[in-house]
Amino acid sequence: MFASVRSLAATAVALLALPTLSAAETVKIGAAFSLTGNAAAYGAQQKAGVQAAIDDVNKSGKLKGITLELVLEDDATSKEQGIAVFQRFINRDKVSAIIGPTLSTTATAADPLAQQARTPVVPVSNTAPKGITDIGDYVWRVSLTEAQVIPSALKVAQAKIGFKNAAILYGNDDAFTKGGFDVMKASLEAAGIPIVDIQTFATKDRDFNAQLTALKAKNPDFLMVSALVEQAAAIVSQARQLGWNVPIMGGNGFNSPKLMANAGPAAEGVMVGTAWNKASADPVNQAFIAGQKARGNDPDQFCAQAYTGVLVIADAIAQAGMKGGREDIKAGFAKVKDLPTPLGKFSFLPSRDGNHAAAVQVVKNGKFEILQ
Ligand code: 1QQ
Repeated sequence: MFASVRSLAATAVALLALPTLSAAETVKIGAAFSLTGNAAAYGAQQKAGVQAAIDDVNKSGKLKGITLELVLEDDATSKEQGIAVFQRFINRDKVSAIIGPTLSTTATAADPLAQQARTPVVPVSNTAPKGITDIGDYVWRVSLTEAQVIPSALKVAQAKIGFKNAAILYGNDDAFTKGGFDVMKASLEAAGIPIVDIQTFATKDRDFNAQLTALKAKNPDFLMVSALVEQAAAIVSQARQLGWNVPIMGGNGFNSPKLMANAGPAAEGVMVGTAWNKASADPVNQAFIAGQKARGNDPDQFCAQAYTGVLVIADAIAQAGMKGGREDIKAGFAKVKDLPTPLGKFSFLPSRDGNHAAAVQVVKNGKFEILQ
């Protein structure tokens, strides 16, 4: 009896001493996306993107013996749920890195937990210029900020339309819609375009007639809108119902086909700066699109960014010498350079924000079409 317990113990010690138990070869990646709530249109595309990327990386053999395992959770478009999901990822699932959450507002509440627990976070859709990578050195953002997209998008629109003045409508209770507004205002001012009026709304609002009527009375040549897509579609529809045909440019919230699904023909001609050039003939982009089509999904920018988030983490593991621990991945991010992705060649700036080419798209016949 005594002897057999001892030999069992000896076997257990020998097993523990094995250099590569199969469990050690699985690297868990947590993904927190808005699968329900106000931002669910983005979350569905992000889910499709990470699932495909995990499969593609695992099939490619790029990580040699390492297999990526996805742990997907719903942040429910809420700060509280975002915090709860991050806690589970960090303490229960012991993930090596976290992708998400969907909204900047949720990230401002959840990312500090990951920073505290020294767990890398990869935002793939947070575009508020301030308050995301500032959280700390474990936050490595793949998504371009509004400050990286809007100034050049405005120039493209200006060259096309030649407006002399502008107005802005924005949500004043969300980190992204507020941050986007700051960039719109600064970009118009830098371009010397007078702002004739600014109106605000809250995320829960569904009726924008009062703000639109006030803006229309000032007769601006151009309207910039910083809103999440559910509100964006309602704003565009209600503006056209008022008989107001002002050219509209949205911020990142407009980059979902949900805009056209909800607003229908009212969305025609709406412009938006985007981090994903869907028309790029780059083979990595074409393979990404073909992969999504094969899975029955018509991908949008959010899908392409989420897919890229996984590629960036995989490259960080490779750059760290095929090591997938939290510190390994963080160290690996600093070495990611000109990585081929559906967004183009990807690198990080010293601020740990993503760096790659941006584009501008316009709604034409119910679909986004790349301008330029
Ligand atoms: C943010 C955004 C949203 C529009 C997309 C998810 O950019 O919250 O930062």
